[in-house]
Amino acid sequence: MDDLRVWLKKAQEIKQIDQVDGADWDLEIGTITALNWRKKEYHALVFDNIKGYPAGSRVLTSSTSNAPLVALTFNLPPGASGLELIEVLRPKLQEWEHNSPNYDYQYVKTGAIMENVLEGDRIDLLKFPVPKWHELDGGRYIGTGDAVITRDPDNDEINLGTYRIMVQDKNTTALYISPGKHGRVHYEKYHARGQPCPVVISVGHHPALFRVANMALRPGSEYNYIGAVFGEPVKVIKEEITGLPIPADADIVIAGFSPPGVTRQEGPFGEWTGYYASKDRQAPILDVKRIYHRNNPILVGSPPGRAPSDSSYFRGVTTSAMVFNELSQAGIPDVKGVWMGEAPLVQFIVVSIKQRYAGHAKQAALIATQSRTGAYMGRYTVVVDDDIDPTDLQEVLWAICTRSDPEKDIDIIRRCWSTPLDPTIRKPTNAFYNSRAIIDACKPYEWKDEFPQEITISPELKERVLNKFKDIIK
Ligand SMILES: Cc1cc2nc3c(=O)[nH]c(=O)nc-3n(C[C@H](O)[C@H](O)[C@H](O)COP(=O)(O)O)c2cc1C
Ligand SMILES: [Mn+2]
Repeated sequence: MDDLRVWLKKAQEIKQIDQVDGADWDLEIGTITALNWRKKEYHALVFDNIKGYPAGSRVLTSSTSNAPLVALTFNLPPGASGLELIEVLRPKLQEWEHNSPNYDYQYVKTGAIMENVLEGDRIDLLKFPVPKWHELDGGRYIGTGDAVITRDPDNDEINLGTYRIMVQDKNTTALYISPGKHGRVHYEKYHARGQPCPVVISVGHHPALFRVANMALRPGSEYNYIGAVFGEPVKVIKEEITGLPIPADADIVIAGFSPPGVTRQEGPFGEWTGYYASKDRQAPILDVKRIYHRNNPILVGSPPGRAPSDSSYFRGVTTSAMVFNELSQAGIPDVKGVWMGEAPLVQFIVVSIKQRYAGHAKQAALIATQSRTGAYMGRYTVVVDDDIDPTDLQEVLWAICTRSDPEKDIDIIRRCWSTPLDPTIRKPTNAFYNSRAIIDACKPYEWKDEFPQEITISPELKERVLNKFKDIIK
């Protein structure tokens, strides 16, 4: 597997990196990053010569935010995007999961991450140009494009999860992890025994490392999964203080302990829904005992925000492929496409099918809605016929408005899995439920062949007219 430096060189070769000099960590890096995604074509950004920091101390954002960057990061053939990229990803995701058990991480004696080892008074998390990303954030977040590495004290499984990490002072961070996530289960087990939980956090690395850390995989399978992606085990070093395996050629790693019963204020933080919905709260901390970093360290940032955002493209294509695979595994025939649109960020699942039997559309909708991948804070699931392109919202809305009748074709599923980050849930509460609307926007199966003929332009007519009126219709 390449390290981040080699990844950067390859991204430069395919012209997918732009360098920005002279930005301030205080809101400018975050703002430039957010505006970047609103351009027609955008690349990953490397910030250098950051205000108040030495040249070479860099921040990378948008590392997997378009199709060429996703292909580079996951070693996929270049050129595919949208539904085609989903078709490339579907068998790959299955292959990687299937091959994972063959790729246990491998210990090595040393690696580039050991170039600088800071202890005691030399520990300072703000030695790195940690951005304040959004205007109303409660502080500077060193962990956004990160991998938080923990061990399950019951079975020694090692988990990697991407969880937001706020700097509290030079050797303390908050550790906010949502209920049920694997890293949280781990620290809760240590804390229940009155013990500190060992934690290491990689905040600079090849982008595949943190992207796998934010995929919903089987507990403790992330290192293996990365090994399967690259066909070789991940090389790790046993971190001295915690005993946890750290990536040998990462750029920046923080190591320490989360003591039981100690909390600090965490948040607010601009979230992936486009809101500061979970506000601030008391969260466990990490007492940092060591920092490791390479010379000229690169911090990887992935600030959440209103989509399109750093994570929305990657999440859109991977979760679409995963839901498609789950529909296949459940035996739903003739699914033509699944698109969990990037813009609303996976809260709007569109499934297109070739209808085979009465009830086929409802079956596909219900399974997609409650699939492992699609279930978390979902909102709307729409099923369309196979003549509708699920990635084209205009077409999908046309199908909803012309082929469905609300009274007959919309079902509500109540008390489903939601989260403190859901903006529609009024806090404080522990009722983190929301409902789902299922919209059957297919032609009614029983009379689909009598359904009014849609207006189309035949290919022959289109070609003839285009040829004749070249100057008018370009
Ligand atoms: C940029 C980014 C930030 C995230 N921040 C958090 C977070 O602060 N807390 C959380 O529970 N999940 C967060 N997630 C989602 C988790 O990474 C995701 O649910 C992952 O599957 C968790 O790993 P686990 O399944 O091993 O628990 C974030 C995802 C991304 C892409
Ligand atoms: Mn996990």
